[in-house]
Amino acid sequence: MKPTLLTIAAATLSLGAAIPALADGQVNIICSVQAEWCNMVSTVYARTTGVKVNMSLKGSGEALAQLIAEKENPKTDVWFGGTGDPHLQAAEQGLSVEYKSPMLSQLYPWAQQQAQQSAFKTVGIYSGPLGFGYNTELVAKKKLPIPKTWADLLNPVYKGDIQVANPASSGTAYTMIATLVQLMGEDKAFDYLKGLHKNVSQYTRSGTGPIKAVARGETAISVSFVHDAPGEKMQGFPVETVTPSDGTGAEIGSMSIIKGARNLEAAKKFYDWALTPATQEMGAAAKQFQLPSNKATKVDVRVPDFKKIKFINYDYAKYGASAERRRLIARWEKDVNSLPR
Ligand code: S7P
Repeated sequence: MKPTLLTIAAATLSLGAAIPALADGQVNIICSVQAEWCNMVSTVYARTTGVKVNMSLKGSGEALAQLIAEKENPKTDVWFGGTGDPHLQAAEQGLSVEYKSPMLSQLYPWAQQQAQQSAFKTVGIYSGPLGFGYNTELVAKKKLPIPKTWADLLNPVYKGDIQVANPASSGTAYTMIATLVQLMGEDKAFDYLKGLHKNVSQYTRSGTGPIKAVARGETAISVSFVHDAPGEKMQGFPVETVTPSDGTGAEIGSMSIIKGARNLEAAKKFYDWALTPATQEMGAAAKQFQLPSNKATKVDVRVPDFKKIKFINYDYAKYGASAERRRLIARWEKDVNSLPR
């Protein structure tokens, strides 16, 4: 049976001990996963607790930019989801506050590590690998080979057929740059990015743009989180993914409580609730297939099998530092994005 908002709400209510007592009040959330998941979280939380949820949707790069802009007068209590690097930058820049949730011990080590290295100013809520998406019909029609390695994307046959997000606005694209730098060394990674630039038709604002474009046949190939593809496939789009056999990075999708939150107690309660297995199962119910961070969360069969993927040893602390992100994005703007295509 397909879970609906009401069955999930009922399941959540039946987990009495795992949810906070019914209470009024409100919580203001920036949500950086896709709309269906954000809406489900918002609706179920409001219905089961009586708390008013004001939610706005923003990709992770844009969410960080908003929090920086609001720093002196924060309007947000919780930032839910989005790639982990900008959450670490928010922590470093004093935009989020320390909170040690009683749920922490239930999380996988990678999620707890995200908390520890930010002095408990953020926490991992899911993880997902970076890879390539492709439109099965378009690659067949254009007789394009399916890319298997990062190097494959430089093949001139893909000219104009690849979409990637813009790292200045997208946490997904920044994860790609950080992955390549760690995989190849910085200078070689930038030579690579210059080569890739020749094949890129468009740098999208948001990280999910390219896989949606692939699904709809607007481009043949994308660099994307592979967990974003099954949801498109479930809508009937001809999309598949592959993770590069030479190694890839993964995001640690995160959650933070904002410094100066006007509804701090409500924010902490939402945060604890968001780390419960019942809440984390809403990701898959909303057709989003990241690996949930609570060890007890049921893992949907469409979640990528991490054991089958070759991962680099991603240095989240180094590449989550503000200065490093600024420097790498500035270098990309100067050395890559300024080049003609
Ligand atoms: O929900 C899909 C997802 O790919 O989007 C999140 C994030 O907002 C992407 O942000 P950018 O637009 O800044 O790249 C990811 O954390 C998540 O897996």
